[in-house]
Amino acid sequence: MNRPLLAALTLAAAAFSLPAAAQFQKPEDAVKYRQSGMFVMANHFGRIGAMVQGRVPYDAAIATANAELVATLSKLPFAGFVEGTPGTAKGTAAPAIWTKRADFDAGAKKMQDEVAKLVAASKTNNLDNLKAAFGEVGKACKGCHDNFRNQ
Ligand code: ASC
Repeated sequence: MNRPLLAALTLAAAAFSLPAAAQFQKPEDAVKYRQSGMFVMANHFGRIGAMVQGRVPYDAAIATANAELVATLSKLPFAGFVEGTPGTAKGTAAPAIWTKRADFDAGAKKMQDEVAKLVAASKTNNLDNLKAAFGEVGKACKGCHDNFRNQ
């Protein structure tokens, strides 16, 4: 194997085996990453919310497209909660995330599970089903925000 290729492969292997923190150049990048992930996820969840609340007409295909995006996006933010990056300002990540990590991870999983149900509900072509599932996802979001976001 030629040297540059070997060097590149060695670097790539190291990158994948390093802890999550090392995937960000600096702590602020991890914060930006998770906040960006949450922001984009909330936008697509909000598009379903607009239908649920009757602010835009119900369209099952659009609901499903957005629910599927939320399902994908729901997996993203958590890579950004690396050790040593709590915030202090209102709305930022609370230190409890790192002192009660198992609870935090369970909350993340609960949200992802409810989002999977939202995708299924969106495919029933029934607005009441969508409303019910949307409410459960909202509760899961709120549960973590109440416990793990600085108030
Ligand atoms: C949203 C959003 C959240 C959750 C939460 C539910 O649309 O951006 O953070 O729902 O407000 O209580």
